[in-house]
Amino acid sequence: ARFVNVAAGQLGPIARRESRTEVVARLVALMRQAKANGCDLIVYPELALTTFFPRWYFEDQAEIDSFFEREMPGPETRALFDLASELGIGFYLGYAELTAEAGIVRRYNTSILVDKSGAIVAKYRKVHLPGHAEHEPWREFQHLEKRYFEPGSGFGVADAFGGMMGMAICNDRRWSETYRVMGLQGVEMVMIGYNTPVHNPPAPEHDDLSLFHNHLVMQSGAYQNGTFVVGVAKAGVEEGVDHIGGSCIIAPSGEIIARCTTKGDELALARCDLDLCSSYKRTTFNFDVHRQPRAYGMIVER
Ligand code: ING
Repeated sequence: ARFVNVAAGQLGPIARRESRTEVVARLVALMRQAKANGCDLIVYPELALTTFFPRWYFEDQAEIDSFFEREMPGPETRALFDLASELGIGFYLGYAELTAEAGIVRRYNTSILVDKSGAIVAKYRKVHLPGHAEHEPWREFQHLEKRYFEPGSGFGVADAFGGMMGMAICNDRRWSETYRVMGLQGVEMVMIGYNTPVHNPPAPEHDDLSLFHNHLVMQSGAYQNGTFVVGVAKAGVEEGVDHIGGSCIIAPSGEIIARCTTKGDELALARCDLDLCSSYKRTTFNFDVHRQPRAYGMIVER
């Protein structure tokens, strides 16, 4: 058995005016609870340091950039890294990343995986940016990720916590390719933070199914790739917009083995035996034996 004791560290709403320091205090409280419950790892939501700012249209780039981190760890987030190494617990953290590559400023919707020593062992930049790029006043609220972020380049897998660990962010979880690209790299646990409004302006008829769709896509991704999946919400009514909760830990069987039941700051816990993945990877989803890539070409054509 290769146990990883995992905490889904769900967050309730983060107010626009809530400082990084106040938010980090909430993350610290959850990390301490996770450690007290014997966890090796805690998974936080997408954009876990600020309110979900893509819900608003901004003209002023300085205002937009106030939601981004220029360094990680930075002055306010170092406390989280220091606590991780002090307690011996790792974490996944979603945040807005502002960086310069070859002198060009880039902005990503990013997550990192930090190990028990407090070292960043993997970084991921969201590939599937949902919503729209221009102001659409008809909407009750905006979803301007295509305006504020650039897409990342792909999905990787890191050897950490005794297994093969992968990351995705929010909308990524709705696309089967997300899990399969990591599945082909032998992933055993996929960590996914999300901010998902109950109401989807382009398709309000889906609203009643938002929690069902949330679990549907993560459970199928887990089963079809023989991997654990940990999905963690920023939940509740945040600046007037209601977001689903439904944070959960899913086994390679596709079964939900732990879940949150509130829409606030809450832990869901599970002891995950990564060796359970092989029951699916060696049989039903033995890719080398059963997949037929020559039949799949259309998936990667433009
Ligand atoms: N949020 C939502 C998500 O994919 C969305 C956007 C909601 C798309 C409902 C389609 C349907 O969960 C983020 N941040 O991607």
